[in-house]
Amino acid sequence: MELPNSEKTVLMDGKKISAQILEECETSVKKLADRGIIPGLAVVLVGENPASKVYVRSKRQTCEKLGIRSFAHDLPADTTEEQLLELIGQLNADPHVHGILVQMPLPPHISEQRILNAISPDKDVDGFHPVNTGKLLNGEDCFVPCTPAGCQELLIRSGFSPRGKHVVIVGRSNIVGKPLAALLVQKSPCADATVTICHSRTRNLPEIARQADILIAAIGVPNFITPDMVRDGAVVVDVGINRVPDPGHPKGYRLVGDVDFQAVLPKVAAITPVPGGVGPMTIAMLMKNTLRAAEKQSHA
Ligand code: L34
Repeated sequence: MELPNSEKTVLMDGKKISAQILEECETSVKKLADRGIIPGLAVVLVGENPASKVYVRSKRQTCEKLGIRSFAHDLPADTTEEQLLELIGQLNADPHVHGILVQMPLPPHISEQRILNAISPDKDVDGFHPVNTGKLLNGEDCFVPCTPAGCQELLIRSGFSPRGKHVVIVGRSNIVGKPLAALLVQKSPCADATVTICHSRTRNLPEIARQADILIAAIGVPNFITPDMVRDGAVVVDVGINRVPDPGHPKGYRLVGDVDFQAVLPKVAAITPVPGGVGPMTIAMLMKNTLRAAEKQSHA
């Protein structure tokens, strides 16, 4: 990783900040243990998507490190929707399982929304169930999707509060763009932003992106954000994690974000690296959500 050339450019270090959050989680795990509660997270993987396998492994390992019980369910790619629904029903009913995560994307023959709708909202640590997305929009207490929550936490803990700022989000997915907009527009000291969402059909995208105090890229296109889309002194959060073929690399690919990091770097006040930015924050927020689920279910 090349360091920013201006001494004042801040590299928002998701690895370091997520490690702090995981330490805080360890304290919560101990408190739960004193009450005889072992938090449990079921992570369901369907099929063989190589990127999903990496993320799922990392989630399970982080659970083990913290003392969260991890329930692994690896299902073949030809699993039917009915079989997956059956498993979710079992997990919903299992008192040892406080959180349920079904890794996306699912094979095309399975309806993602039908699966997400079947997860008990109380165990929906991904925050994708309509009850939780609806509550998020209303500003009610709920499970917030992990990647958006991770972006917010990374900004706040790096000293770049979104309050009163113009945040431009490039990308409108249900996993990142839409919930992130709902989160940052909320009336809250940690949010209170003015939010614009851009996407593939946006006219004059560079012009709008240039108006951002905080620019968040979540479109899944490598190096999409170029210097002409970035205002001098902007804060840039790169949510993209793209594998690009690289024969010179031991794995045969390397990871790049949605932002042309090297080109944009001279213009920005702060930026996240890929890897080591938003990715690790996503996992830390998942752990936080799992602990909250365990706490809430043990008060019932
Ligand atoms: N249900 N599906 C569900 N929940 C989620 O929150 C996710 N997501 C996204 C894909 N599908 C999901 C994730 O977990 C993306 N995502 C995720 C999680 C972790 C990392 C990246 C994406 C991560 O750890 N990234 C590392 C590099 C990992 C690597 O070597 O490939 C990083 O430093 O960015």
